[in-house]
Amino acid sequence: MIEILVVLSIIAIILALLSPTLFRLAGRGDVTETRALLVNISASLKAYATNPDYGVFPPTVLDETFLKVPKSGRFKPNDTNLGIESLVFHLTHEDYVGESPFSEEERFINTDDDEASVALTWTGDKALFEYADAWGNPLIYFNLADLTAGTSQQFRVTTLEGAEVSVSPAKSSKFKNSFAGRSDGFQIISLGPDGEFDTKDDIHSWSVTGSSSEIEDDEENEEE
Ligand SMILES: [Ca+2]
Ligand SMILES: [Ca+2]
Repeated sequence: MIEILVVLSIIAIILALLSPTLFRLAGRGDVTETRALLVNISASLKAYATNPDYGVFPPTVLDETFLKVPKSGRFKPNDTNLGIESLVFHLTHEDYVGESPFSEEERFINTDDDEASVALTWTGDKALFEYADAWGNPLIYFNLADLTAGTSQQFRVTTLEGAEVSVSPAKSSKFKNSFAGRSDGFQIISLGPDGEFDTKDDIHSWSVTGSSSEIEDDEENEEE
């Protein structure tokens, strides 16, 4: 009996020593996974915009005129999660021919609890869905063509916990009046492990794809 207790307590001590490392490794897995998700969505967006049927990136705010649903009371969006709701709608729409980057059904969430008058996705659910990062918070999406770099533009995101977070398109680190990743034409942002906006752990589409070139920004600025 005593021997068993000794063995159990040794195991407990070993687990206690290991757990911070295990937690850290698990956290790193979430970051890796979310980075991969942003890479996949970016690739889908580029394919979307080069498809002659679309020609542009999905809008920053879901445009009612695009919806092929009865005109009356089409949807009741509130003013949060706008970008990601538009992105999810356009890349899961029945007319969308590309491969959806949104592969996990449990990641479709509706933290702000808004809905359309008819189901807009294959789920048959009227919810205006967002897609979650590895920590369960909605991703953030901006079509940069919809925005003006020189003005302050605030949007809001409702987190998994129900907190409303104020978000805005990120500016270039070099040129305050231009957007980060503007050569991509869009921004996708994850709030990261801390669930807060504009903190060090945020994950950005333009940094994970490596396609945002500060040199390109530089050249364009010189031309202006
Ligand atoms: Ca929603
Ligand atoms: Ca963050």
